[in-house]
Amino acid sequence: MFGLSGKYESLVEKVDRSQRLSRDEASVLAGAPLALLGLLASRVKERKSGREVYYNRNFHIEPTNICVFNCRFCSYRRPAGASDAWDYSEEEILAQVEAHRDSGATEIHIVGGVHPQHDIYYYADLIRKVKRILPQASVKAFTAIELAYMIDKAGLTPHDGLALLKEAGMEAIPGGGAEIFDEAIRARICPEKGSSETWLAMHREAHRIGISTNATILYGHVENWEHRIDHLDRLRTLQDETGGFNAFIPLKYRSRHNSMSEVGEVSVVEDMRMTALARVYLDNFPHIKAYWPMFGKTTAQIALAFGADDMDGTIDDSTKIYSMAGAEDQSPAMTAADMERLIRDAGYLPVERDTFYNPVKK
Ligand code: V47
Repeated sequence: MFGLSGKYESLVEKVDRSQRLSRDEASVLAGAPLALLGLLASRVKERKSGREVYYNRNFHIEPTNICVFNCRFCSYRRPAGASDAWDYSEEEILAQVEAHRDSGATEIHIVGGVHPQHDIYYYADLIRKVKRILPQASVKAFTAIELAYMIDKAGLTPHDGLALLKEAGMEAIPGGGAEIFDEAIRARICPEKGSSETWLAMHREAHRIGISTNATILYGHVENWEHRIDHLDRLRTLQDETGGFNAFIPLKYRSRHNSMSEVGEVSVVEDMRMTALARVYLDNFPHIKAYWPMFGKTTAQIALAFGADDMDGTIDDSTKIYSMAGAEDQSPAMTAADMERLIRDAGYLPVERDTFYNPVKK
């Protein structure tokens, strides 16, 4: 098949036998014919989730875009006092939650800028109030970078800070803030941000106390395959240790309105290589997410043939991170019926899930 040269044949055999790829093998696979990557990733996906593809009913809360950091890839962050900065009051945030009372949402995704003043006690109180309005929805909140900042500021240990937020109702942590773990690339694209070790340590601690988390990579800027594989390898190693990750989300760098726009964007072919390689390499991750507000709907659908088994959620036009960076959907929102149609059109079986990938009973 594919007139394969010997270097790919041994990789195909390994994937068929569910054997783990080394870093060197991953770099060979990254350059394989695209159809072969799709085939191998689909085999791994089907072993894990058959023909099923998941989605959820969710919405985001982005309390503020004021951020103490200034990551070069970010189109969303503003310094305090900027005319287009926002910093919603608690009342405004709770009104956003109220507006979703009858939406059937099972997840509230809360992330924003790292605000200099809002502290962990403010956020714990906010989560309690959010949960009072929508007790049936899980709160997935704060990147490891936001968490490290608020926990450090309060003089708490990661364990005590996370336990406080868990007690308030934070049930999961999203995968943001990981960017690229390679220290030299990180220093170029987000020099002030918390380190790779900080990110990994926060997720390790979350897993230890029973909070499940996701992981991301920000790819398609100044990094290369070696950096991407190193990133996947650090995640695979942590997952071996804790088993606490649910999903991996490859985030394609979108280039509009930020200070590295000149690097442009990679092709959809590159997106598929990244998605497929992640599916094959991260053999211990249950799910790979094709995040449609970032990829666009069509690319997200294609990613299902390259190992992704989750489309994320209905969103309800509640996130600005990607629209501000030039993504296709300037007001991202889909109904559950839209999500199901996209998944069926791609040849898979839609399953509405909750945050923990339990099917939602209709
Ligand atoms: O960490 C910011 C990324 C992330 C840009 O866990 C950009 O379910 C591309 O992590 N181009 C935050 N990416 C979003 C995130 C996320 C999204 C969806 C689902 C989940 C989950 C997590 O967004 C940041 C950064 O890597 N980002 N700016 C940009 N211009």
